[in-house]
Parts: sequence; structure tokens; C-alpha cells
Amino acid sequence: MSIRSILIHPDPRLKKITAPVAEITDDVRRLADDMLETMYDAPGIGLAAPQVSVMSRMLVMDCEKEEGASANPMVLINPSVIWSSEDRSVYDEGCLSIPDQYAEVERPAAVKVSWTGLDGKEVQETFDGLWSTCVQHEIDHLDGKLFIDYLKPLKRQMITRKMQKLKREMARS
Ligand code: K1U
Ligand code: ZN
Repeated sequence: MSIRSILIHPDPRLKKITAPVAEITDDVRRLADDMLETMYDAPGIGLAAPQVSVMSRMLVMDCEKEEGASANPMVLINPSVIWSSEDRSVYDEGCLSIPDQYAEVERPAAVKVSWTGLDGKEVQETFDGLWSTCVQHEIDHLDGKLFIDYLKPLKRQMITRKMQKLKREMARS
């Protein structure tokens, strides 16, 4: 397993629609392990393949936050939302590709998602709470969408400028 580097916004790869995973190969299993290790190391509660420069429809997440609870890593291959609740909820979202920037985003409170597991079996599950927010945020990444795309243009522009400055500073050091 190895930690992969996470792309920072703005980057054209974070704006692209990803391609479905055709077959679960050793490369896909290795990518899943690396993505989980990268997510836990960051630390984060989710990570989508394009954030580590792989343009495939795949994400990992673990939103288990209970004190003393054991890890609950999930790997979703070719996920899609098949039902969204009418109820909406607001969460102060962050993104590993937009470090240290947070903003409230409103989304459906619950979603039913279908995906393929690493064992090749089809799975359907309904998520709510932070799991629901996270899975929607990660599926957005697979469709080239960032949480800042839900914000007013001025706020989005302000965050993008901060990220451009951060990338210039990172390039210098
Ligand atoms: O996709 C990503 O960039 C990961 C992102 C997921 C996410 C966070 C909040 C709402 C929706 C989706 C993160 O994990 S940002 C870091 C973060 O939220 C966190 C880090 C450590 C502990 C708890 C949360
Ligand atoms: Zn993100």
C-alpha cells in the first residue's frame, strides 16, 4: 500500500467526468488500498479516484465517527444515486483538494446508491447523515463537480484564488 498525492484545485482533472471501471483487476484492488491509506493519512472521510489522478469511477469513504468505534472502510465501484429524499440537509463541507476551506452545502438528506463491490457483487444501500453528505460529495467528484460549484460565484472565486496562491507557494518550497 502507498500514499498517493492528492490534486489541489484548480486542476483540469478535477473537472472531468470519469470512465466506468470495466473489470475488477489487481490494479483496481491496489488502487482501493492506496486510496484508503491516502484518505486515512490526510486525514479525511472520503476520497474519489480523480483526486489521486485516476480518471475512473471509484471512491472510498469511512464516516465512522463514534468514540471507540472500529473503522468502517467502504469501496464503491461505479456508484450511482438511484433515489434521493425530498428532505434536504446542510453540512459545512470540506475537501482534500481544497484544503482548509469549508462552506455550507445543501443536499438531499438521504440517498440510495447502487455500486459494485470489490468482490464484483452489486450492492444497494441507503445512506443518511454524514454518510449521505459524503457519498454525494464523492460521486460529484466522479462527475467533475466540486462542493464550491454549489456556492455563489464570488465565494467560489475567492476560494479558487486562495488555492492558486497556495499552489504557487507549494511550487516554490
Ligand atoms: O472528497 C474529499 O475531498 C474528502 C472530504 C470528504 C467530505 C468532507 C465533508 C463533507 C463531505 C465530504 C474530506 O474528508 S475533508 C476532511 C474532513 O472532513 C475530515 C477530516 C478529519 C476528520 C473528520 C473530517
Ligand atoms: Zn472533495
